[in-house]
Amino acid sequence: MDDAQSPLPRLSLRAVGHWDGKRPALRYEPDRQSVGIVHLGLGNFHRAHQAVHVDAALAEGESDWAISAWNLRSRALPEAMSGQDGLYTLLVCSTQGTEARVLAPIREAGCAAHMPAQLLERLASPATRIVSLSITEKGYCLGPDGALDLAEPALAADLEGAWPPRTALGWLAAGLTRRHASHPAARITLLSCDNLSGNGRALERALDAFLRARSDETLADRLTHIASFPNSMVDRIVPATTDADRAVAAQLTGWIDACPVATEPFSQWVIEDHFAAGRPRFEHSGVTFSDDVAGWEQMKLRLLNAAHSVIAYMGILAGWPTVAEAVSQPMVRALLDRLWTSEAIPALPTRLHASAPGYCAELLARFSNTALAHQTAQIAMDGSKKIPLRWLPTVLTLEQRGQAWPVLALALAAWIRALEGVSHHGEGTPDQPAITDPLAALLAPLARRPDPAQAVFAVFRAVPGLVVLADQPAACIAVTRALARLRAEGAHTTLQRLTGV
Ligand code: CS2
Repeated sequence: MDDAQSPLPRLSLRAVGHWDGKRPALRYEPDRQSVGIVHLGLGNFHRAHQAVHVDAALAEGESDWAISAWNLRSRALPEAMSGQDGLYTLLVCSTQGTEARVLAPIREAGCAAHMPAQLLERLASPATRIVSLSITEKGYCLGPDGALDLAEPALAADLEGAWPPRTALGWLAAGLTRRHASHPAARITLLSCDNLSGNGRALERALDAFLRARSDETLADRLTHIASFPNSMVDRIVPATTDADRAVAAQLTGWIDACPVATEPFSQWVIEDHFAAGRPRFEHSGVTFSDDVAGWEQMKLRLLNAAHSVIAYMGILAGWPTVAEAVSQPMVRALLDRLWTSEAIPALPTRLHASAPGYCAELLARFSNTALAHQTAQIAMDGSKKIPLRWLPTVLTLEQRGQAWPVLALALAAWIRALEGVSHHGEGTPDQPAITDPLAALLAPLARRPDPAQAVFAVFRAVPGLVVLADQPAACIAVTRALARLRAEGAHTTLQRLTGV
Protein backbone atom coordinates (compact mmCIF):
# COMPACT_ATOMS: atom_id res chain seq x y z
CA MET A 1 0.00 0.00 0.00
CA ASP A 2 1.36 3.43 -0.91
CA ASP A 3 1.36 5.77 2.12
CA ALA A 4 1.80 8.86 -0.03
CA GLN A 5 -1.41 8.26 -1.95
CA SER A 6 -3.45 6.92 0.91
CA PRO A 7 -5.90 9.27 2.59
CA LEU A 8 -5.32 7.37 5.85
CA PRO A 9 -2.61 8.42 8.34
CA ARG A 10 0.28 6.07 9.19
CA LEU A 11 -0.07 4.42 12.56
CA SER A 12 1.91 6.42 15.16
CA LEU A 13 1.53 7.78 18.68
CA ARG A 14 0.51 11.08 17.19
CA ALA A 15 -2.18 9.50 14.99
CA VAL A 16 -3.49 7.44 17.88
CA GLY A 17 -3.46 10.61 20.01
CA HIS A 18 -6.07 12.05 17.66
CA TRP A 19 -8.31 9.16 18.48
CA ASP A 20 -11.84 9.81 17.28
CA GLY A 21 -13.61 7.40 19.60
CA LYS A 22 -14.41 4.91 16.86
CA ARG A 23 -11.04 3.30 16.42
CA PRO A 24 -9.29 0.77 18.67
CA ALA A 25 -7.84 2.62 21.67
CA LEU A 26 -4.64 2.00 23.59
CA ARG A 27 -5.20 0.92 27.16
CA TYR A 28 -2.17 2.70 28.63
CA GLU A 29 0.14 5.58 27.80
CA PRO A 30 3.04 4.11 25.86
CA ASP A 31 5.46 6.86 26.89
CA ARG A 32 4.95 6.12 30.56
CA GLN A 33 6.02 2.47 30.37
CA SER A 34 9.61 1.46 31.13
CA VAL A 35 11.55 -1.48 29.77
CA GLY A 36 11.83 -4.59 31.95
CA ILE A 37 12.07 -7.25 29.23
CA VAL A 38 14.62 -7.56 26.45
CA HIS A 39 13.42 -9.88 23.72
CA LEU A 40 15.71 -11.48 21.12
CA GLY A 41 13.90 -12.56 17.95
CA LEU A 42 11.45 -9.84 17.04
CA GLY A 43 9.06 -11.63 14.72
CA ASN A 44 5.36 -12.16 14.28
CA PHE A 45 5.21 -14.97 16.81
CA HIS A 46 6.55 -12.78 19.61
CA ARG A 47 4.19 -9.95 18.67
CA ALA A 48 1.11 -12.20 18.70
CA HIS A 49 2.03 -14.19 21.80
CA GLN A 50 4.27 -12.93 24.62
CA ALA A 51 3.83 -9.27 23.67
CA VAL A 52 0.04 -9.64 23.96
CA HIS A 53 0.41 -10.85 27.55
CA VAL A 54 2.79 -8.00 28.31
CA ASP A 55 0.25 -5.61 26.78
CA ALA A 56 -2.36 -6.95 29.22
CA ALA A 57 0.04 -6.46 32.16
CA LEU A 58 0.79 -2.88 31.13
CA ALA A 59 -2.95 -2.25 30.85
CA GLU A 60 -3.25 -3.41 34.48
CA GLY A 61 -0.72 -0.80 35.54
CA GLU A 62 2.43 -2.98 35.69
CA SER A 63 4.30 -0.24 33.91
CA ASP A 64 7.88 -1.48 34.34
CA TRP A 65 7.57 -4.53 32.08
CA ALA A 66 7.60 -2.96 28.61
CA ILE A 67 9.65 -4.74 25.95
CA SER A 68 12.82 -3.79 24.12
CA ALA A 69 12.76 -6.16 21.11
CA TRP A 70 15.67 -7.06 18.87
CA ASN A 71 16.57 -8.97 15.76
CA LEU A 72 20.13 -10.16 15.43
CA ARG A 73 20.53 -9.33 11.74
CA SER A 74 17.30 -8.37 10.02
CA ARG A 75 16.44 -4.67 10.04
CA ALA A 76 13.14 -4.76 8.19
CA LEU A 77 10.68 -5.30 11.05
CA PRO A 78 12.53 -3.20 13.69
CA GLU A 79 12.65 -0.32 11.21
CA ALA A 80 9.00 -0.67 10.23
CA MET A 81 7.99 -0.71 13.88
CA SER A 82 10.23 2.19 14.83
CA GLY A 83 8.64 4.13 11.96
CA GLN A 84 5.32 3.87 13.77
CA ASP A 85 6.55 4.41 17.35
CA GLY A 86 6.55 0.68 18.09
CA LEU A 87 2.78 0.41 17.58
CA TYR A 88 1.26 -2.45 15.61
CA THR A 89 -2.12 -3.93 14.84
CA LEU A 90 -3.05 -7.38 16.08
CA LEU A 91 -5.62 -9.03 13.82
CA VAL A 92 -7.39 -11.96 15.44
CA CYS A 93 -8.90 -13.93 12.57
CA SER A 94 -11.62 -16.53 12.67
CA THR A 95 -14.37 -17.58 10.33
CA GLN A 96 -16.71 -15.38 12.40
CA GLY A 97 -14.70 -12.30 11.45
CA THR A 98 -11.54 -10.36 12.24
CA GLU A 99 -10.94 -8.19 15.29
CA ALA A 100 -8.28 -5.50 15.26
CA ARG A 101 -6.43 -4.03 18.24
CA VAL A 102 -3.51 -1.63 18.34
CA LEU A 103 -0.82 -2.72 20.82
CA ALA A 104 2.10 -0.82 22.31
CA PRO A 105 4.07 -3.17 24.61
CA ILE A 106 7.19 -2.98 22.44
CA ARG A 107 8.67 0.37 23.34
CA GLU A 108 11.91 -0.07 21.46
CA ALA A 109 12.75 -2.20 18.42
CA GLY A 110 16.22 -2.58 16.99
CA CYS A 111 18.65 -4.62 14.93
CA ALA A 112 21.55 -5.90 17.03
CA ALA A 113 24.11 -5.88 14.22
CA HIS A 114 23.21 -2.28 13.49
CA MET A 115 22.96 -0.89 17.06
CA PRO A 116 25.14 -3.19 19.17
CA ALA A 117 25.96 -0.65 21.89
CA GLN A 118 22.28 -0.06 22.64
CA LEU A 119 21.49 -3.74 22.95
CA LEU A 120 24.51 -4.32 25.16
CA GLU A 121 23.37 -1.52 27.42
CA ARG A 122 19.85 -2.95 27.67
CA LEU A 123 21.12 -6.43 28.52
CA ALA A 124 23.49 -5.01 31.14
CA SER A 125 20.91 -2.78 32.78
CA PRO A 126 19.56 -4.06 36.13
CA ALA A 127 16.14 -2.70 35.04
CA THR A 128 16.09 -5.61 32.57
CA ARG A 129 14.78 -8.52 34.62
CA ILE A 130 13.74 -10.91 31.88
CA VAL A 131 15.52 -11.70 28.63
CA SER A 132 13.22 -13.76 26.43
CA LEU A 133 14.02 -15.49 23.18
CA SER A 134 12.10 -16.66 20.11
CA ILE A 135 15.00 -17.41 17.79
CA THR A 136 13.71 -20.66 16.21
CA GLU A 137 15.15 -24.13 16.67
CA LYS A 138 18.33 -23.41 14.76
CA GLY A 139 19.12 -20.30 16.82
CA TYR A 140 20.31 -22.44 19.74
CA CYS A 141 23.17 -24.05 17.77
CA LEU A 142 22.53 -27.44 19.37
CA GLY A 143 23.78 -30.75 18.02
CA PRO A 144 21.63 -33.89 17.86
CA ASP A 145 22.57 -34.89 21.43
CA GLY A 146 21.33 -31.52 22.71
CA ALA A 147 24.90 -30.34 23.33
CA LEU A 148 26.21 -27.09 21.93
CA ASP A 149 27.57 -27.49 18.40
CA LEU A 150 30.91 -25.72 18.83
CA ALA A 151 31.70 -26.18 15.14
CA GLU A 152 28.73 -24.08 14.01
CA PRO A 153 30.47 -21.22 12.16
CA ALA A 154 28.59 -18.27 13.73
CA LEU A 155 28.98 -19.79 17.19
CA ALA A 156 32.68 -20.49 16.61
CA ALA A 157 33.12 -16.83 15.61
CA ASP A 158 31.37 -15.71 18.79
CA LEU A 159 33.59 -17.96 20.89
CA GLU A 160 36.53 -16.15 19.32
CA GLY A 161 34.98 -12.89 20.53
CA ALA A 162 33.34 -11.59 17.33
CA TRP A 163 31.83 -8.11 17.73
CA PRO A 164 28.99 -7.60 17.35
CA PRO A 165 28.11 -11.19 18.28
CA ARG A 166 26.38 -13.25 15.60
CA THR A 167 24.39 -15.61 17.78
CA ALA A 168 21.89 -15.18 20.58
CA LEU A 169 24.26 -17.05 22.89
CA GLY A 170 27.06 -14.64 21.98
CA TRP A 171 24.77 -11.74 22.85
CA LEU A 172 23.67 -13.26 26.14
CA ALA A 173 27.28 -13.90 27.10
CA ALA A 174 28.32 -10.36 26.16
CA GLY A 175 25.38 -8.77 27.96
CA LEU A 176 25.68 -10.86 31.10
CA THR A 177 29.44 -10.28 31.29
CA ARG A 178 28.90 -6.52 31.22
CA ARG A 179 26.01 -6.76 33.66
CA HIS A 180 27.97 -8.91 36.08
CA ALA A 181 30.85 -6.43 36.07
CA SER A 182 28.61 -3.48 36.98
CA HIS A 183 25.79 -5.16 38.96
CA PRO A 184 27.07 -8.50 40.23
CA ALA A 185 24.00 -9.23 42.37
CA ALA A 186 21.37 -8.33 39.75
CA ARG A 187 19.21 -11.38 39.15
CA ILE A 188 17.71 -12.25 35.80
CA THR A 189 15.36 -14.72 34.09
CA LEU A 190 16.31 -16.12 30.69
CA LEU A 191 13.09 -17.32 29.10
CA SER A 192 13.10 -19.44 25.98
CA CYS A 193 9.90 -19.23 23.91
CA ASP A 194 10.89 -21.69 21.19
CA ASN A 195 9.55 -25.11 20.19
CA LEU A 196 12.36 -27.14 21.74
CA SER A 197 11.68 -29.83 24.27
CA GLY A 198 12.90 -28.66 27.66
CA ASN A 199 13.62 -25.27 26.12
CA GLY A 200 14.68 -23.61 29.39
CA ARG A 201 17.08 -26.41 30.33
CA ALA A 202 18.37 -26.46 26.75
CA LEU A 203 19.14 -22.74 26.91
CA GLU A 204 20.76 -23.09 30.33
CA ARG A 205 23.02 -25.94 29.16
CA ALA A 206 23.89 -24.12 25.94
CA LEU A 207 24.84 -20.89 27.70
CA ASP A 208 26.83 -22.73 30.34
CA ALA A 209 28.72 -24.66 27.63
CA PHE A 210 29.34 -21.45 25.68
CA LEU A 211 30.78 -19.65 28.69
CA ARG A 212 32.97 -22.59 29.69
CA ALA A 213 34.18 -23.06 26.11
CA ARG A 214 35.62 -19.57 26.32
CA SER A 215 37.01 -20.22 29.80
CA ASP A 216 34.53 -17.96 31.55
CA GLU A 217 33.99 -20.31 34.48
CA THR A 218 33.40 -17.47 36.93
CA LEU A 219 30.32 -16.16 35.12
CA ALA A 220 29.09 -19.69 34.35
CA ASP A 221 29.25 -20.57 38.07
CA ARG A 222 27.69 -17.27 39.06
CA LEU A 223 24.70 -17.76 36.75
CA THR A 224 23.58 -20.76 38.77
CA HIS A 225 22.94 -18.29 41.63
CA ILE A 226 21.57 -15.22 39.88
CA ALA A 227 19.76 -16.55 36.80
CA SER A 228 16.79 -18.82 36.16
CA PHE A 229 15.78 -20.60 32.97
CA PRO A 230 12.10 -21.63 33.17
CA ASN A 231 10.86 -24.20 30.69
CA SER A 232 7.89 -22.99 28.72
CA MET A 233 5.45 -24.29 26.13
CA VAL A 234 4.30 -21.65 23.67
CA ASP A 235 1.43 -22.03 21.24
CA ARG A 236 -0.25 -19.70 18.79
CA ILE A 237 -0.45 -20.03 15.03
CA VAL A 238 0.99 -16.86 13.50
CA PRO A 239 1.54 -16.71 9.72
CA ALA A 240 3.80 -14.23 7.95
CA THR A 241 2.16 -10.86 7.25
CA THR A 242 0.61 -10.36 3.81
CA ASP A 243 -0.59 -7.30 1.89
CA ALA A 244 -4.13 -8.54 2.50
CA ASP A 245 -3.44 -8.25 6.28
CA ARG A 246 -2.22 -4.68 5.77
CA ALA A 247 -5.39 -3.82 3.86
CA VAL A 248 -7.62 -5.35 6.56
CA ALA A 249 -5.73 -3.52 9.32
CA ALA A 250 -6.18 -0.19 7.53
CA GLN A 251 -9.84 -0.89 6.93
CA LEU A 252 -10.57 -1.86 10.54
CA THR A 253 -8.45 0.76 12.33
CA GLY A 254 -8.29 3.69 9.93
CA TRP A 255 -4.47 3.74 10.16
CA ILE A 256 -1.85 2.49 7.74
CA ASP A 257 0.21 -0.17 9.50
CA ALA A 258 3.30 -1.41 7.62
CA CYS A 259 3.55 -4.48 9.85
CA PRO A 260 0.30 -5.75 11.32
CA VAL A 261 0.26 -9.31 12.59
CA ALA A 262 -2.57 -11.78 11.91
CA THR A 263 -3.23 -14.70 14.19
CA GLU A 264 -5.85 -17.17 15.42
CA PRO A 265 -8.09 -16.70 18.50
CA PHE A 266 -6.36 -19.59 20.32
CA SER A 267 -3.30 -18.82 22.45
CA GLN A 268 -1.59 -20.90 25.09
CA TRP A 269 1.49 -20.39 27.24
CA VAL A 270 2.54 -22.77 29.99
CA ILE A 271 5.58 -21.74 32.04
CA GLU A 272 7.46 -23.02 35.06
CA ASP A 273 7.10 -20.37 37.73
CA HIS A 274 10.84 -19.89 38.26
CA PHE A 275 11.49 -16.22 37.67
CA ALA A 276 14.68 -15.02 39.34
CA ALA A 277 13.76 -11.34 39.33
CA GLY A 278 9.98 -11.14 39.33
CA ARG A 279 7.52 -11.25 36.46
CA PRO A 280 4.33 -9.60 35.23
CA ARG A 281 1.11 -11.12 36.57
CA PHE A 282 0.77 -13.19 33.43
CA GLU A 283 -1.83 -15.45 35.07
CA HIS A 284 -4.29 -12.54 34.77
CA SER A 285 -4.16 -12.86 30.99
CA GLY A 286 -4.54 -16.63 30.86
CA VAL A 287 -0.98 -17.95 31.18
CA THR A 288 -0.76 -21.31 33.00
CA PHE A 289 2.03 -21.83 35.53
CA SER A 290 2.89 -25.50 35.91
CA ASP A 291 5.64 -27.81 37.13
CA ASP A 292 4.79 -30.25 34.32
CA VAL A 293 5.71 -28.20 31.28
CA ALA A 294 7.30 -31.32 29.75
CA GLY A 295 3.89 -32.98 29.30
CA TRP A 296 2.46 -29.92 27.57
CA GLU A 297 5.53 -29.67 25.36
CA GLN A 298 5.37 -33.30 24.30
CA MET A 299 1.70 -32.96 23.37
CA LYS A 300 2.38 -29.79 21.44
CA LEU A 301 5.49 -30.90 19.58
CA ARG A 302 4.34 -34.41 18.73
CA LEU A 303 0.67 -33.65 17.97
CA LEU A 304 0.50 -30.04 16.74
CA ASN A 305 3.95 -29.37 15.28
CA ALA A 306 4.32 -32.93 13.98
CA ALA A 307 0.98 -32.66 12.16
CA HIS A 308 1.93 -29.22 10.86
CA SER A 309 5.09 -30.58 9.27
CA VAL A 310 3.23 -33.54 7.77
CA ILE A 311 0.73 -31.11 6.22
CA ALA A 312 3.56 -28.84 5.05
CA TYR A 313 5.44 -31.42 2.97
CA MET A 314 2.33 -33.13 1.64
CA GLY A 315 0.94 -29.68 0.85
CA ILE A 316 4.04 -28.71 -1.12
CA LEU A 317 3.96 -31.90 -3.14
CA ALA A 318 0.20 -31.96 -3.70
CA GLY A 319 -0.22 -28.24 -4.39
CA TRP A 320 -2.06 -27.07 -1.27
CA PRO A 321 -0.58 -23.68 -0.44
CA THR A 322 -2.18 -23.25 2.99
CA VAL A 323 -2.88 -25.46 5.99
CA ALA A 324 -6.61 -24.73 5.78
CA GLU A 325 -6.71 -25.78 2.14
CA ALA A 326 -4.80 -28.99 2.89
CA VAL A 327 -7.07 -30.02 5.77
CA SER A 328 -10.17 -29.34 3.67
CA GLN A 329 -9.12 -32.48 1.73
CA PRO A 330 -10.78 -35.61 3.18
CA MET A 331 -7.62 -37.62 2.57
CA VAL A 332 -5.52 -35.20 4.59
CA ARG A 333 -8.00 -35.37 7.46
CA ALA A 334 -7.83 -39.16 7.27
CA LEU A 335 -4.04 -38.95 7.28
CA LEU A 336 -4.00 -36.73 10.38
CA ASP A 337 -6.47 -38.99 12.14
CA ARG A 338 -4.20 -41.94 11.49
CA LEU A 339 -1.09 -39.98 12.49
CA TRP A 340 -2.62 -39.02 15.81
CA THR A 341 -4.55 -42.16 16.77
CA SER A 342 -2.20 -44.87 15.47
CA GLU A 343 1.22 -43.27 15.79
CA ALA A 344 1.67 -40.07 17.81
CA ILE A 345 -0.75 -40.66 20.72
CA PRO A 346 0.24 -44.30 21.38
CA ALA A 347 3.88 -43.15 21.55
CA LEU A 348 3.14 -40.43 24.16
CA PRO A 349 3.60 -41.17 27.86
CA THR A 350 0.45 -42.92 29.17
CA ARG A 351 -0.51 -40.08 31.52
CA LEU A 352 -1.17 -37.89 28.43
CA HIS A 353 -3.43 -40.38 26.62
CA ALA A 354 -6.71 -39.27 28.16
CA SER A 355 -6.44 -35.63 27.14
CA ALA A 356 -4.85 -36.22 23.72
CA PRO A 357 -7.98 -36.98 21.60
CA GLY A 358 -9.71 -33.77 22.73
CA TYR A 359 -6.50 -31.85 22.08
CA CYS A 360 -6.34 -33.26 18.53
CA ALA A 361 -10.00 -32.43 17.82
CA GLU A 362 -9.22 -28.84 18.78
CA LEU A 363 -6.13 -28.88 16.55
CA LEU A 364 -8.19 -29.94 13.55
CA ALA A 365 -10.57 -27.02 14.17
CA ARG A 366 -7.59 -24.63 14.47
CA PHE A 367 -5.97 -25.96 11.28
CA SER A 368 -9.31 -25.54 9.45
CA ASN A 369 -9.42 -21.78 10.13
CA THR A 370 -9.88 -20.45 6.59
CA ALA A 371 -9.51 -16.87 7.80
CA LEU A 372 -5.79 -17.53 8.31
CA ALA A 373 -3.50 -17.98 5.29
CA HIS A 374 -0.86 -20.14 6.97
CA GLN A 375 1.47 -21.15 4.14
CA THR A 376 2.65 -24.75 3.98
CA ALA A 377 5.95 -23.40 2.61
CA GLN A 378 6.46 -21.36 5.80
CA ILE A 379 6.10 -24.42 8.02
CA ALA A 380 8.26 -26.51 5.66
CA MET A 381 11.29 -24.32 6.38
CA ASP A 382 14.20 -25.71 8.43
CA GLY A 383 12.96 -29.32 8.36
CA SER A 384 16.42 -30.65 9.22
CA LYS A 385 16.13 -28.87 12.58
CA LYS A 386 12.40 -29.35 13.21
CA ILE A 387 11.83 -32.99 12.17
CA PRO A 388 14.14 -34.51 14.79
CA LEU A 389 12.08 -32.75 17.49
CA ARG A 390 8.63 -33.36 16.02
CA TRP A 391 8.67 -36.80 14.40
CA LEU A 392 11.68 -38.69 15.68
CA PRO A 393 10.56 -39.42 19.27
CA THR A 394 7.38 -41.06 17.91
CA VAL A 395 9.27 -43.01 15.24
CA LEU A 396 11.87 -44.31 17.69
CA THR A 397 9.27 -45.29 20.29
CA LEU A 398 7.16 -47.23 17.77
CA GLU A 399 10.20 -48.76 16.09
CA GLN A 400 11.43 -50.01 19.45
CA ARG A 401 8.03 -51.62 20.06
CA GLY A 402 8.05 -53.21 16.61
CA GLN A 403 5.01 -51.18 15.55
CA ALA A 404 4.64 -49.71 12.06
CA TRP A 405 4.52 -45.95 11.46
CA PRO A 406 3.33 -45.59 7.84
CA VAL A 407 2.19 -41.96 8.17
CA LEU A 408 5.52 -40.70 9.44
CA ALA A 409 7.34 -42.88 6.89
CA LEU A 410 5.35 -41.14 4.15
CA ALA A 411 6.02 -37.78 5.79
CA LEU A 412 9.78 -38.38 5.88
CA ALA A 413 9.63 -39.45 2.24
CA ALA A 414 7.60 -36.33 1.38
CA TRP A 415 10.24 -34.16 3.05
CA ILE A 416 12.99 -35.85 1.02
CA ARG A 417 10.90 -35.50 -2.15
CA ALA A 418 10.40 -31.81 -1.39
CA LEU A 419 14.16 -31.43 -0.81
CA GLU A 420 14.65 -32.66 -4.36
CA GLY A 421 13.05 -29.40 -5.36
CA VAL A 422 9.96 -31.04 -6.78
CA SER A 423 6.56 -29.49 -6.23
CA HIS A 424 3.23 -30.68 -7.59
CA HIS A 425 4.02 -29.04 -10.92
CA GLY A 426 7.35 -30.82 -11.08
CA GLU A 427 8.85 -27.38 -10.46
CA GLY A 428 12.15 -26.59 -8.84
CA THR A 429 15.59 -26.49 -10.36
CA PRO A 430 18.77 -28.24 -9.30
CA ASP A 431 20.04 -25.07 -7.62
CA GLN A 432 16.76 -23.88 -6.21
CA PRO A 433 15.15 -26.37 -3.89
CA ALA A 434 11.45 -25.85 -3.28
CA ILE A 435 12.01 -25.56 0.47
CA THR A 436 14.31 -23.47 2.61
CA ASP A 437 16.64 -25.23 5.01
CA PRO A 438 20.09 -24.44 6.44
CA LEU A 439 21.26 -27.79 4.98
CA ALA A 440 19.37 -27.47 1.66
CA ALA A 441 22.48 -27.15 -0.50
CA LEU A 442 23.94 -30.31 1.04
CA LEU A 443 20.69 -32.28 1.08
CA ALA A 444 19.20 -31.46 -2.34
CA PRO A 445 21.76 -33.48 -4.39
CA LEU A 446 21.51 -36.38 -1.93
CA ALA A 447 17.71 -36.36 -2.12
CA ARG A 448 17.94 -36.43 -5.92
CA ARG A 449 19.89 -39.71 -6.04
CA PRO A 450 18.03 -41.90 -8.51
CA ASP A 451 17.97 -44.97 -6.24
CA PRO A 452 15.42 -44.08 -3.51
CA ALA A 453 17.17 -46.33 -0.98
CA GLN A 454 20.40 -44.41 -1.50
CA ALA A 455 18.62 -41.07 -1.33
CA VAL A 456 16.97 -41.96 2.00
CA PHE A 457 20.15 -43.34 3.54
CA ALA A 458 22.29 -40.42 2.36
CA VAL A 459 19.84 -37.78 3.67
CA PHE A 460 19.55 -39.50 7.06
CA ARG A 461 23.33 -39.75 7.28
CA ALA A 462 23.76 -36.07 6.47
CA VAL A 463 21.30 -34.67 9.04
CA PRO A 464 22.83 -34.84 12.51
CA GLY A 465 19.42 -35.12 14.21
CA LEU A 466 18.33 -38.04 12.00
CA VAL A 467 21.54 -40.03 11.74
CA VAL A 468 20.08 -42.54 14.18
CA LEU A 469 17.59 -43.59 11.48
CA ALA A 470 20.36 -44.38 9.01
CA ASP A 471 21.40 -47.20 11.35
CA GLN A 472 17.91 -48.73 11.43
CA PRO A 473 17.39 -50.84 8.30
CA ALA A 474 13.65 -51.30 8.89
CA ALA A 475 13.16 -47.55 9.13
CA CYS A 476 15.16 -46.94 5.96
CA ILE A 477 13.13 -49.56 4.09
CA ALA A 478 9.79 -48.05 5.18
CA VAL A 479 10.81 -44.56 4.06
CA THR A 480 12.38 -45.86 0.83
CA ARG A 481 9.12 -47.59 -0.14
CA ALA A 482 7.16 -44.40 0.47
CA LEU A 483 9.66 -42.31 -1.51
CA ALA A 484 9.54 -44.74 -4.43
CA ARG A 485 5.74 -44.45 -4.42
CA LEU A 486 5.80 -40.68 -4.28
CA ARG A 487 8.22 -40.56 -7.18
CA ALA A 488 6.27 -43.07 -9.26
CA GLU A 489 2.70 -42.09 -8.51
CA GLY A 490 2.75 -38.56 -7.11
CA ALA A 491 1.38 -37.24 -3.82
CA HIS A 492 -2.36 -37.58 -4.46
CA THR A 493 -2.32 -41.23 -5.44
CA THR A 494 0.11 -42.15 -2.68
CA LEU A 495 -2.10 -40.43 -0.14
CA GLN A 496 -5.22 -42.09 -1.48
CA ARG A 497 -3.55 -45.48 -1.32
CA LEU A 498 -2.46 -44.98 2.30
CA THR A 499 -5.70 -43.51 3.62
CA GLY A 500 -8.16 -45.40 1.45
CA VAL A 501 -10.03 -42.10 0.89
C1 CS2 B 1 4.84 -24.26 12.87
C2 CS2 B 1 4.84 -23.49 14.19
O1 CS2 B 1 6.18 -23.04 11.36
C3 CS2 B 1 6.11 -24.04 12.08
O2 CS2 B 1 7.01 -24.86 12.15
O3 CS2 B 1 4.62 -25.60 13.14
O4 CS2 B 1 5.34 -22.21 14.05
C4 CS2 B 1 3.45 -23.46 14.81
O5 CS2 B 1 2.57 -22.67 14.05
C5 CS2 B 1 3.49 -22.93 16.21
O6 CS2 B 1 4.40 -23.68 16.96
C6 CS2 B 1 2.10 -22.95 16.84
O7 CS2 B 1 2.21 -22.65 18.18
